[in-house]
Amino acid sequence: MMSRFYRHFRMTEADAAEFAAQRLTLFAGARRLEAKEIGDGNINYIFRVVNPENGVSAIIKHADLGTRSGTRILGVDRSRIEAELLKLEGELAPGLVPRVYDYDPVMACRSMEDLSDHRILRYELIGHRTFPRLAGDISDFLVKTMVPTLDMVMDPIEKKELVKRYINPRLCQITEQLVYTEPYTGKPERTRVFPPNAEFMTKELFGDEELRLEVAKLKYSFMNDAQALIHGDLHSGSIFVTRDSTKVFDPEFAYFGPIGYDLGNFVGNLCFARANAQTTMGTGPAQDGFIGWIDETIVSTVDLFKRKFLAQFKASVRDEMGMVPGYAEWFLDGLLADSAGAAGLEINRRLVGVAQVKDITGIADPELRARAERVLVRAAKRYIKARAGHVKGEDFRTTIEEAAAAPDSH
Ligand code: SR1
Ligand code: MG
Repeated sequence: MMSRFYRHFRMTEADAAEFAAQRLTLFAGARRLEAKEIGDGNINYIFRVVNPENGVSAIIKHADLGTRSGTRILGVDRSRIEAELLKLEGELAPGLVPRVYDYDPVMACRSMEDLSDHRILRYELIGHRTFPRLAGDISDFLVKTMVPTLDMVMDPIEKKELVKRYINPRLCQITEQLVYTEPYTGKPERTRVFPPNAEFMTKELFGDEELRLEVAKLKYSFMNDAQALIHGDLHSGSIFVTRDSTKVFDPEFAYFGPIGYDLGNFVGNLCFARANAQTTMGTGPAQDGFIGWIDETIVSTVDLFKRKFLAQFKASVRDEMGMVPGYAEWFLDGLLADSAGAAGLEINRRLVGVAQVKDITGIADPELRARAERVLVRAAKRYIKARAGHVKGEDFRTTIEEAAAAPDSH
């Protein structure tokens, strides 16, 4: 019988089960497969496929031509980029990404390890659970996956070939609009402002010309600074965790960009968890413990990143100008400033942009949510405007800690 999967179409659960039976060797001989669509993101369709007779399972991530809402045409090249990135990252940072079983370019399906024993970090943080490995694993992931594609490390011809291979214009455009533009122009059709903060956001984000200029500079860097092959969307919904395992997934936004975009995105998402805990937990030892762990994770992620980055860079640099004393430290300082900027950008866009986060939208009391947003915006503005002063973990912690402790003068 001829396969139905020779031409791309939007797959249903039944299609995914049939596709898996034909395509994936781990289901060889299965009499029947069950598929359920479990995606809760904005872009792709995620099917969990199970053989009910032996419990063997896999995830099939399927790309349609546009977003799930149909409002944006993306093409399907992002599925190739994601499949290739997961394989590459798996080689560079073993154990820190899901295993890829298969990539089908026609149906734009990447089939991978089912990590149902893991949980999405964002929801674990909303539940105020802590993960002792997180700072070590994320700093490892960042350094191990990004240092090899730096200019001073990689062969320059190979690097430019890779820049071409991972040009990702449609997905970068989403970030350029949602992160670097819309939260600072305030067009009602492209922003979602929580009504109690309408006046505050108009003044602090849409109307702050100094801030807008700094964001414009950061946007230019995002569009031009092909430092390394970055993940491109490293928020807490792109990380699976258990107590003793961390897996970074969803690198469909990957491209050659500024390393700080990833580190800053991660820090910004820890700030959401902190604001949620400060608002919803009630004061006491449980809250102190959780916020203490968040603060410690911010500090350790940055400081471990710095230490590991310098060590791996110095061990792998090939360009003789990259070996000039002071170069690695200069590069690292710039990267940390970019990270602070990216943390601020991620915070602002999740508060007033079209893609918001449950850590904040889930705060039921309107006054507490409004206050949490104002704390976050104050921290975000300092991350962006004073980014050059963020050179170590403590600086990142101080910014969010002081914003949280400051009187709310609104
Ligand atoms: C239309 S996509 C909205 C957001 O979801 C992704 O995970 C990215 O963060 C993007 O900005
Ligand atoms: Mg995503």
